[in-house]
Amino acid sequence: MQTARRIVVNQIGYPADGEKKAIFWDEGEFEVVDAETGAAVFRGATAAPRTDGASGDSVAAGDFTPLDTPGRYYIRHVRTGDRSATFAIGPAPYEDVHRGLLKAFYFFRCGTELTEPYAGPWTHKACHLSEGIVYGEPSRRLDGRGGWHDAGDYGKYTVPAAKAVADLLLAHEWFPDAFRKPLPLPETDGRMPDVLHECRWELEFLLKMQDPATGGAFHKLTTKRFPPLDRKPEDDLDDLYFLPVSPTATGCLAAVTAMASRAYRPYDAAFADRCLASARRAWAWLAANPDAPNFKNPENVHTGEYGDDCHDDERFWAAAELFRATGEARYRDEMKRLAGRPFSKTALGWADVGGYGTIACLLHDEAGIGPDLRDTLLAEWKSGADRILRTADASGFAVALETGDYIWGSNMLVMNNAMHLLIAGRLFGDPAYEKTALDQVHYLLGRNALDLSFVTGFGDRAVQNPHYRPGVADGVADPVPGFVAGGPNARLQDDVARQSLAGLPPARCFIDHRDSYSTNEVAIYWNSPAVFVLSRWSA
Ligand code: G3I
Ligand code: 9MR
Ligand code: ZN
Repeated sequence: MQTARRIVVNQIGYPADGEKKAIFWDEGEFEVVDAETGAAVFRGATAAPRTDGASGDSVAAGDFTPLDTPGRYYIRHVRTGDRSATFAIGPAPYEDVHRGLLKAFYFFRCGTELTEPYAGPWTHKACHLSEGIVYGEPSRRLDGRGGWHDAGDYGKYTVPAAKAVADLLLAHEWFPDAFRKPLPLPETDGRMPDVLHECRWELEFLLKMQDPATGGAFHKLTTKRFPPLDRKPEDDLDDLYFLPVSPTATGCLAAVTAMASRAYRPYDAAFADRCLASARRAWAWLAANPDAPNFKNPENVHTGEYGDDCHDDERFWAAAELFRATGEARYRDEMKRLAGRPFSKTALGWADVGGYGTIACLLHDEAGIGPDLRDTLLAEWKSGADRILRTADASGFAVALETGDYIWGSNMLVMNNAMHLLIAGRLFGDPAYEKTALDQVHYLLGRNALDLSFVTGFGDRAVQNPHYRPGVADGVADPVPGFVAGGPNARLQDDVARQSLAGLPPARCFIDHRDSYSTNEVAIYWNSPAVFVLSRWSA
């Protein structure tokens, strides 16, 4: 991979009608050059340099917004001769990367063979077909086939899966025109958009995570230990365990199946009914278990924990989605009661899901939730959006990360913040929200301190070695395209990060190494907010 450049751009490109800026390490005049003809078609000068806190670098922005002629270009610094990546300007420059981000979910599939017509060289046989053992009940085995692997491991975890499906269902609800073209996917019959077809693959699995005995949701289905990094999915044959039901998993299951009952109603009423029945049953478990203990890994289980000490937000999300799906007062009343609890009403994380409850509330007609709660939630969403704007304005790369936000999965925070801004843009109309959301896309696709596109296969200098078992095992030189890498993590939480990144500023605490799972893994719920965000510029 070539060395990092001193002019960084969105390596894919810029919407013709949007703001266009590059970031320079050297101030002065620059030209935008038509890559086909070599002619300089725009000339400008960088703004005053400023110190970027998260990288420690002095950088300057160069604005070439007036250039809106579709084409392919690169930027050249007049004094130094430095060049940027070549990028596009056009009406919908992100259509390919949007499709790649969505197709990534096909590559995460478990329990089915990935075949060459759909997977190209990144094929594997069907995997994880054995029944799972209910942890603590060795004679009870259940079918847990299907769904998506969580990330670079083969575990399947209810809580993060719910975020991933919710983001995709929201993307389809907010930007349906972005999903008109087929991906393509196997078994599709054209009755529904491929995004819903792919989500159904996961939802059919999530319905299996509901304990038939209690209605609660198992927290995860994994082996007891992570398998070696080079193990093929089909060779991962250790016993699978359904780990105990948890309140966070059950809240997430209730919420996302209630969402699904609305999303699929126009396409498959029987499936929509199944989802709603599951949501109601999961809710009944929540109501009967108000003080259920939070999940902790048992001593002999060493896969991902997804620990979370608060389940009020999951209950709030579930109540809001069930109220939106049914209009029934019992869900509305619980939603209003829980809204008074002290958890974030705007967070879109895997642990903090209150923002999804708020979205459900705000999309419900006002009569449903009442003016007081609606006004409160609108005010919280707007103050959150304004805080994100301030954070991005303070960054030399216009990224909505404070220095302390460079944590495990920081790219999820970037995309979650962009998602928050796009929703704010539609709620409040201020164009600044959408402009800054687009700046987060520019960060993800290369306009960052590392001159790196964090989406595999997209950009001329993109992540090449993600922490992802099928990709290590398959021996294919290039990674599956369309995966979002976790991103810079200043906590140095794996051996490679500790050895290679010590002393670096937060924005540079990333290493494109397959063993760096705390900076360079891939995950369904890092791709899902990116699908939502890129959908805005893919319709
Ligand atoms: O949010 C706090 C922040 O407030 C605090 O300042 C900071 C201090 O270190 O910690 C932050 O919490 C971090 C948390 O992620 C944020 O979500 C923790 O440090 C960090 O350890 C935690 O990492 C999680 C990681 O598993 C280890 O538990 C990641 O979020 C989570 O995405 C990741 O998930 C793994 C699964 O377990 C297994 N499958 C792969 C998947 C992705 O790596
Ligand atoms: O591959 C695992 C990755 O999915 C997890 O996010 C990470 C942290 O839980 O752990 C990875 O597995 C590593 C294990 O934690 C330590 N031994 C090496 C494993 C492969 O990198
Ligand atoms: Zn599998």
